[in-house]
Amino acid sequence: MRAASLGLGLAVVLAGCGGTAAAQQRAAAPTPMAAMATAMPAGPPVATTAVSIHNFAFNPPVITVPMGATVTWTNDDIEQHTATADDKSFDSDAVDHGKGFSFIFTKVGTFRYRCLIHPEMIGQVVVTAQKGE
Ligand SMILES: [Cu+2]
Repeated sequence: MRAASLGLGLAVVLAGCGGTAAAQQRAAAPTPMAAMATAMPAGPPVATTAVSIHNFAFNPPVITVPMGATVTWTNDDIEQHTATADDKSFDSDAVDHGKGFSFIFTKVGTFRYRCLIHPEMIGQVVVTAQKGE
């Protein structure tokens, strides 16, 4: 009797943890549909050409640049990471700690990318027709 009630208490605690994590994940996703399908990078597009890879995430996750811009990823983690386009239009290969990777975006469009070593790390580059200076 005593063991059974202890077991039940543990199950409730575990269920409580899972529920909280799921709720946080849902809140971070831009739309319910995106959360349901393949994960989308979260956050508004930031106008920058510099992306830091830190704490197993691309920061900022979504950037917007004019066509012709050079985007540079810098690995600020100890672990190796890659920045690899889903359409394979660019691929950094493994980037060491403190090293970087640059790519010139010559086509307008939205380019989703991820880290091949940690596929849950995702980002997006939005290239606009607006001329860079
Ligand atoms: Cu990685």
